[in-house]
Amino acid sequence: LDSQQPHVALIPSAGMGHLTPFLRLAASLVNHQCRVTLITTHPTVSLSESRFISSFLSSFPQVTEKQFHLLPLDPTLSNKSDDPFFLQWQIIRHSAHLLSPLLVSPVSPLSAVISDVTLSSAITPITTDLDLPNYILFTSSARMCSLFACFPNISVDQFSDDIEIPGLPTIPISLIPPALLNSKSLFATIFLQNAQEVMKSNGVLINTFEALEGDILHAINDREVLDGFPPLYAIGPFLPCEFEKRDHGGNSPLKWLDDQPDGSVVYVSFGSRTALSREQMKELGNGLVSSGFKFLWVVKDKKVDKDDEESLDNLIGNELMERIQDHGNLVIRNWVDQDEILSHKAVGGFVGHGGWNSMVEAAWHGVRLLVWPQFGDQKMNAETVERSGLGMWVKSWGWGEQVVVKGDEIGEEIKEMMENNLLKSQATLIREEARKAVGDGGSSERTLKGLIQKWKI
Ligand code: BUP
Repeated sequence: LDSQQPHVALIPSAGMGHLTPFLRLAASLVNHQCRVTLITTHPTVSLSESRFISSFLSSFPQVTEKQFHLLPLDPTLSNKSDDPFFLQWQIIRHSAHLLSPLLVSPVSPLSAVISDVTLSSAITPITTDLDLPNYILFTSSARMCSLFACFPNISVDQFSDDIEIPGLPTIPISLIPPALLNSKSLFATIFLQNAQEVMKSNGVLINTFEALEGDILHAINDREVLDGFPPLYAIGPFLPCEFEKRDHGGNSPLKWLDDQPDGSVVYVSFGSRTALSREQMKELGNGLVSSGFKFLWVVKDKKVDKDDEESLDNLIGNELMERIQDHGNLVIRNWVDQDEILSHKAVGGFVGHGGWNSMVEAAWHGVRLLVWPQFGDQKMNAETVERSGLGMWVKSWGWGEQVVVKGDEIGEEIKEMMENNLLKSQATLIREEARKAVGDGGSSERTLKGLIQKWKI
């Protein structure tokens, strides 16, 4: 065993949007000669998560898996949210005291623990107790992190106004996750506790890069702007890996993409946790057809994949399905390899919900975006995408489920995104910058190497 080899334990939270960046970070740490222990929660909420973990562990036999068996859901919590992923965060937090034995490794003591931001207030006391360096992975944009960082200093009544933080761009009230506006909600309580506890950590890692959010990164890292916030380490984009590939048998969407002209296809996906209302789904279908562009649409009807069983005909109706197919489009009901799709030369644009992983993946591949935020951090992310020039966001559409946006309007905006040459060239530029950031001597690569060096001491 190399005594200089840092040993890092990773503790992800629930949902693919949280697990994915952890496993990509784990892969990167292995590639940078770190020893990695992965804490895996049992059970997981979705099939995608358990498949993803198995595939990761078989690709990286050198990674140690420590199984973290969760306590049952506290019945007093079950009525506090209808989101199974959010409830699972709570279960993980309530089970956190069971983590201590998993973090003690007499043969190879840990150099650092990196846990998901949603768990930080539950995990920090444990790492403090074990005297272990404690890092947080913030699984969203730096822009969202700026709200998180100043949250303990905002009083509830300030929520009637936009949030002014000297040195940082103002956060309009309309961008704030609705669940945070009710200070008594479970989400707001936990968000605040996490934000307070993060102050005690050694650092916050984030999947973003200089060219995308440099101004915000610098402002957060300027101690005068946010007193007491730990160093923010921008080490993105986190790169999609081989272990994520799925065998689609004879049904790979790549075959269909191969037959489409370069840059001609719109890819549509609202992420692993978002289900549009049936009415909105139909309007989206109408809008896609009316845009006149070919599209590849990943349709989800339920938050959790295990429950997603309804047929496409039932979901969007025979008549719309026929029109979609007559125009030669592709609609998929299963998990797709999003990286494979975004990297395909036929894909020109992406209509998505603003999940941060997807935004960074679009940047990595230089695919322009039309972002339609549905909940949570997604408006903060949409604004970031718009500001960087990578994509557009139609603010009047509001949060998902607020209003039903009509197909014709959706079609017009998709056309605008696909035909806007400025977006196209900016997306190409951001792709180049993303590649520079993680390339030799790039900002993210230097930051990651610096951190690893710290863990060696
Ligand atoms: Br759906 C889907 N294939 O079919 P986000 C998602 N993904 O590879 P989310 C696939 O899951 P939150 C599919 O590439 C991304 O890495 C996608 O994360 C991948 O959104 C990840 O984009 C989804 O952050 O999570 O899942 O809604 O909103 O919690 O960040």
